[in-house]
Formats: sequence, C-alpha cells, structure tokens
Amino acid sequence: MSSESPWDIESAVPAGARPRDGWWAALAGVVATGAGLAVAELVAAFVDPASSPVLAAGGAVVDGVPGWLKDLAVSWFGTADKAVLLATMGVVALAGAALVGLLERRRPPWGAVLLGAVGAAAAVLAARRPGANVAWALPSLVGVVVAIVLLSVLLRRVEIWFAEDERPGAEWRYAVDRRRFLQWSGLTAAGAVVALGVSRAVAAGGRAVRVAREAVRLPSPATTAPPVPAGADLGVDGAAPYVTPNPEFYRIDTALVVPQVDPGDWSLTVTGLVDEPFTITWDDLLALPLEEHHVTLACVSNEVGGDLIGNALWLGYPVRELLARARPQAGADMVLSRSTDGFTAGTPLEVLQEDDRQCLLAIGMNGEPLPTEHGFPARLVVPGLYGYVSATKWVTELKVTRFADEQGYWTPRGWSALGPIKLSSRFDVPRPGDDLPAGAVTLAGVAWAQHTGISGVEVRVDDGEWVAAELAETVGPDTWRQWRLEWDATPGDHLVAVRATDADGNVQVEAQAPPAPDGATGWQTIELTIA
Ligand SMILES: Nc1nc2c(c(=O)[nH]1)N[C@H]1C(S)=C(S)[C@@H](COP(=O)(O)O)O[C@H]1N2
Ligand SMILES: [Mo]
Repeated sequence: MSSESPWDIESAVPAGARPRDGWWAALAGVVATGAGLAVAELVAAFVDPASSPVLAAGGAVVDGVPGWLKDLAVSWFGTADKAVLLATMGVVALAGAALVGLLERRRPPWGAVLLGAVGAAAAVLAARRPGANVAWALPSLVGVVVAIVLLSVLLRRVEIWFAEDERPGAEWRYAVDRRRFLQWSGLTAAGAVVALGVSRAVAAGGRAVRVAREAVRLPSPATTAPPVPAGADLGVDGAAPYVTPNPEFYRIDTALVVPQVDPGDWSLTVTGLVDEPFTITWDDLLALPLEEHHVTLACVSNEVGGDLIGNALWLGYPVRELLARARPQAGADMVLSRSTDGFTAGTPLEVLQEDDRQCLLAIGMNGEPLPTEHGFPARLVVPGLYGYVSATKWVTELKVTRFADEQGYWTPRGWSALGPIKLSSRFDVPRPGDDLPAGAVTLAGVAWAQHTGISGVEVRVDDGEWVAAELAETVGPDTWRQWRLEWDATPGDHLVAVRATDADGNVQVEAQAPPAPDGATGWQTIELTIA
C-alpha cells in the first residue's frame, strides 16, 4: 500500500468494480452516531426528557443565538422556526456523522476524537440547562461512548472488507465481508430503533405523571400558616430569601432517575408495631383536614457555610394523627418511612408524636403540588431533624418499629441513627474572597436552630469583639432567620466570623467537625480584601 496520501487507500485495493470504501466508512459513521443518539434518548427518558443531547444542544442554540438572528429566523419561518432549527440540526448531524466515519477510516483516531469532543460538549451543555443537575450529562456521555464503540466495530468490518487480498477466492471473501458489514450495520440500526421506541414509551410514562401533577388541585388548608411578617426578609441583595422558591430549593436523594409516582396509584400504609394498621389513598388524604407550616429543611451533608438548606411553606396532614389512628404498641420507638425507590429513614417515634411539633405528610410546597424531584405526590417534613432521618420523599409506608430492630438507609453507611439539626449560621454576602472598597459594607446571612429558634447572631472581625447583628423576624422556631450587620470596613485583609445563639442560650460550637456522622460544626469565617 502506498503511503503517499492516506486519503486514497482505495488506490491500493485490487482492481475490479469495487465501491469506494469512503462511502461505507461514512455510512458506518452515520449508523454508529445514530445508534449513540438513540441510546442517549433512552437514558434521557429516565434522567429527564430535557437532558437529551438533541434537546440540550437545541436549547443551547435557541438561548445562544444572537437576537437579530432569532428575529430573522422568526420572520422567515414564523412558527415553523423550531422545525427549521431541528431540521438544520439534523442535516448538520448527518454530515458530521458521515465525516466522523470517513475521518476515522482515513486518519484514526481523529474521527473518534471528534465524536468524543462533540459528545463531551453536549454533556456540558445539558448539565448547564436551566434546572439541570450533573446527571443531565449522563445521556450524552453514555451515548457518545456507545457511538465510539459501534464506530470501531463497524469500521473494523469495513477494514476487513477492503483489505488487500490477491489470493485465489478473494472475490468470494469480498462478498462475504460485504454481507458481514451490512449485517452489522443493519443490526445496529435495528437496535437504535428499539432504543428510540423504548425511550418514547418511558418518556410517555413521565409525561403521564407530569399531567397528573398539573391536574392536582390542592385543597385549602383547615389550619393556615401564620402570615410571613414583612420583616422576615431584610431585602439584602444576594442574600437567600426567607422562603426559598421551589426551583432554587436544594435537592438531595439517592435516586438516579426521579421516581414517577402517579397519585392515582399512590397509597400510604401505616404498619408494624401498631394495633390498627391501615392504608390511605390519595383521595383519602385530600379529604383530611390539612395544615400549613413553614419549615426549614437541612441536609446533614451541609458543610459549614453551605447551601444544602431551604425554607418552604408545606401543606400536609399531621403524622401525629396518622400514628394515633394506627395506635403504636408499647416498646416501639422508631418509625421507618419508606419510599417507592427503596430509600428509608428512621425517625424517633416520640418526635413524630409531639403535640407541638408539626411533622407533616406533605403534599404541597409553596402553594403548589410537590415538584416531582421533591417527592410528588407525598413526602415527610419533620422540623428539627436532618433530611436523611426524616424527610422521605415519594413516601408510601410508615412502619412503626424499634431502633434495636431496624435502620434507615444511611445508618449502616456510617451516619448516625439520630440526626437532630445542629445550631448553625452562615454568610450570604459578601462572598468569601470578595474584593470590596473601604467604608460601609453589608454583612448578611441566615442562622438556624430548627424547633428551638434563633435568639442572636454575632459577627467578629479579626481579633475584635463579637458584635450583635440585626435579626430579621420569623414565623417561628422551625425556620431559619436572616441577619444583617453594617460594617465600617478598613483597608487590608480581614477574617470575618459569624456565630449564632439559640433560644435556649446555647452558642454555636466553635470546634470544626465534618458532616459525617451527624452534621458539621464550626464558625464560618470568610476572608475579605478591602481596598
Ligand atoms: N426517597 C428519598 N427521600 C429522601 C432522600 C432520598 O435519598 N430518597 N434523601 C433525604 C435527604 S438526605 C434530604 S437532605 C432530603 C432533601 O430533600 P429535598 O431534596 O426536597 O431538598 O430528602 C430526604 N428524603
Ligand atoms: Mo441529606
């Protein structure tokens, strides 16, 4: 084979009326890329329909094109602009896939490298879509790996097919190898069609639950929450609002794909060490007198100063009442709540039974049905306990049991069986490392001691005295409280610390502890450079 130009391998192929291998390499690129995209769609159906590389890339184009081009597209194509966009993307993808195949045949590994780069870019785009999380990168990544593997398999068939062979019987081998290549390509294409079909079916299931969620009309509460006082929000720019909007609420769970639970199929069973086990349906639950409470949820994995915490208005039915109806037996001390996806949390029975603690089987969050990723149709909310021992989402069972007999999901994995939330406070503004001009600087943030309440927040600059911050109003002890302090900043580098005091007079612990096994401690200290 002459090595003058890698672009004309076929000049080395023995004479005869043979098709040029470049076309077949291009076809291999198209089939492999198409199959990779189909697999990506399948993964996306489980993660989130919007995480598909096609939609992510399309969305990024829509968000990214300059306004004049968007206007031009709309004026040219009207409401067909999206169809035109998708068609354009299809043509570009087809040409790109063919190029990938040709490139990989002529100059390996550059075809695979190009494919990998495009896949990685799609993964980044998907993970940066509004409302996305890192899992949204998964469809693109899985898809591109599958595409690269298939590309190498198919091109291997092309290579064998077009290998130089002068021995007797070469023509016959040639026909066999061609058939092999076509069989592999056909099989791959068929697999892609199956993957696409399954992804459509799965996505339809998710859509059904989305439609069911949109159809839910939350009953008005029998007991409404006290109104949020105007002074609960100090209105400092960049500080967390008193009530966290649902799209900004932190999300923590072990679910790789968000469980899709149709309220029509949902029920909750109270069982275990009880005299009267029972099951309620969604309609039963909606007919009960519901209550509203503001409660600040927090994750045990939150580092000092971290943002795995949020405050919402929850609508639900008191767990206390459900337990009273089931009548727990003597000796029981824990309720193991279980989710459809197998997650469990172990909560002290007596916490759930306390008269003045509003533990809810919640169905509403800030005035709307629970978002699916926050547990639709129902979850637990327990003031004062970290989420991993209390806040089971997609909950379908409450089993009354004993700590001696059973454990929640995280306990055998090294986290404490009991998880009361620790008194803590944090800075929201300024951000650590901010460069600021000398003079009046606003320091602000939140402090929390759920179910006990916050009575004070203090700030210390360098080795100075602790200075009391202004405290915002709150609806009660179960939520966080904003704080603010005006500081007359002097030039230089400063270390600024914050600490809170709870309503029982306990001061936030100074000693630093990591989140495991039962929650982080320490004072958040930020470094600021004042010019
Ligand atoms: N089904 C289920 N529920 C769960 C979890 C989980 O992994 N699975 N994680 C818990 C943890 S650790 C926390 S901190 C809270 C977080 O609730 P959020 O995602 O609504 O903020 O949910 C809790 N409920
Ligand atoms: Mo958590």
